[in-house]
Amino acid sequence: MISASHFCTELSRNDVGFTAGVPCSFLGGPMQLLSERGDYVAAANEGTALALAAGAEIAGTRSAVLIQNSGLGNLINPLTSLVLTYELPILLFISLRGWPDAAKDEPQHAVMGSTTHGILDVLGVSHHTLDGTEQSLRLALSLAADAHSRRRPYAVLVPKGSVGPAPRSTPSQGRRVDRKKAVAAIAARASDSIMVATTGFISRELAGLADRDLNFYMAGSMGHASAIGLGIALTHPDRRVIVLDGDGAAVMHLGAAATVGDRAPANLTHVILDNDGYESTGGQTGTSGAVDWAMLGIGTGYRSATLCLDLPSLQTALRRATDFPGPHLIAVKTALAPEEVPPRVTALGGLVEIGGRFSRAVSSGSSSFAKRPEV
Ligand SMILES: Cc1ncc(C[n+]2csc(CCOP(=O)(O)OP(=O)(O)O)c2C)c(N)n1
Repeated sequence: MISASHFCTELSRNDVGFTAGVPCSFLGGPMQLLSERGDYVAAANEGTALALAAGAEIAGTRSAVLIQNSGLGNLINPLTSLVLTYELPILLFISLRGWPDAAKDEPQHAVMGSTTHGILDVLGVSHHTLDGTEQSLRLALSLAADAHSRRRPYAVLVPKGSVGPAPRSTPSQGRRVDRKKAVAAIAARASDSIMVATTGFISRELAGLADRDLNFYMAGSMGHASAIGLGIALTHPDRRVIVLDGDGAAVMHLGAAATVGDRAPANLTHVILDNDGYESTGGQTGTSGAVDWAMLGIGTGYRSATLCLDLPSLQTALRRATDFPGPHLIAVKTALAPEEVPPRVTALGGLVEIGGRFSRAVSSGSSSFAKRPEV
C-alpha cells in the first residue's frame, strides 16, 4: 500500500501545486493531508473540481483532481469541452469502486466499475492503474509528466487499498443534533408520506431505523434526491413527499433548488441534515460551510425555509411543514459521528426489489410499516 504521505510527497515532487476534488474513501488519506497543508479545495461536484483545476492550470499552476469513479459522469462535460478542447494537461486521480470484481462492491458501482477504463479510452485519455506499490505510482506520474509535455490530461486509477489512510481528526462542532435522533424524528412524522433518502449513511440510517415500503433509498446518483422527490411530488400532487438530504449531496447539484422553487409543489418538504462534512466517505470537510440554508431556500422560491439547531425546533418545523403548503426547506445541524456506521441498505434486499416495492406502494396508495422508529 502506498502511504498517504508518500502519495502527497510524490505530487509535490511532480510540481503539482493545486488539487481539488470530491471524496472517495479510497483517496481519503491524501485528501486529508492535502487539506491540512492547504493544497486542496473541496469542490461541490466533480465537474466543478475539474473546472477549478483547469482555472489553476490555465493560470500556470500544475493541477490535479481527486475523485471517485462514480463522479466521472459529473466531470465528462468539462473534460471534453474544456480540458481536451483547450489542451489542458490536468492530472486525474480516479478511484475504482466496483473494480476489478463488481460483485465484491455495492451494486451502484457495478456499471462504472466495469466501464471506467473503457470510458477513458473512448475519450482518448491515457491512464495507468495503481497496483499498490510506490513503483506503480512513480511510473504513473512519469507517464503523466510525459502527457503533460504533450498537453494531454492523464488519469491515474486507484483501486481499493492501493493508497493508505491518514488519521482522522473530528472537528469540535459544539452542540448539534444526533443523526440517528434527527432521522427518527423525521420518520416519526412521516405518517403516509413518501420518503426519498439521499446516498450514503442517511439512507442507511433511515433503512435501519424505520424501513417501510414508501421509502426510496438512493444508493448512488449523489445530489439528485430533491429532483427525484420533485418528480414524485409533481406526478402525485395528492401525496406528501419528504426528501432527506445531506449537505454534501445538496450542494452537489444545488441548481435543483431553483427547479423546486420554480415548480413550487405544495406537497414537498426537503430536509437537509447538515453535518458540515462527508460522513459517509470518512468525514472529510465539505463545501457547504458558508451556505445559509434559510436564505438559500427563500432565495430559490421555497415557501418556507428554517434552520434547526436542536431536536425541538426540528419537530416544530416538521409540524409546520405538515400543516402548511410547501415547498418547505428544513436544515438541521447534525453531528459527525465517526463511530456510528449504520447497516447497508442492501441488507434489506436487492436495489431493484427495494425500488419495485416502493413503486408498487406508491401506485397502490398503500404503505406498510415494517418497523416504527423510536424517538
Ligand atoms: C457523484 C458522486 N461523487 C462522490 C460519491 C461518494 N460519496 C458517497 S456518499 C458521499 C458523502 C455524502 O455527503 P453528505 O451528503 O453530506 O452526507 P453524509 O455522508 O455527511 O451523511 C460521497 C462523497 C458518490 N457516491 N457519487
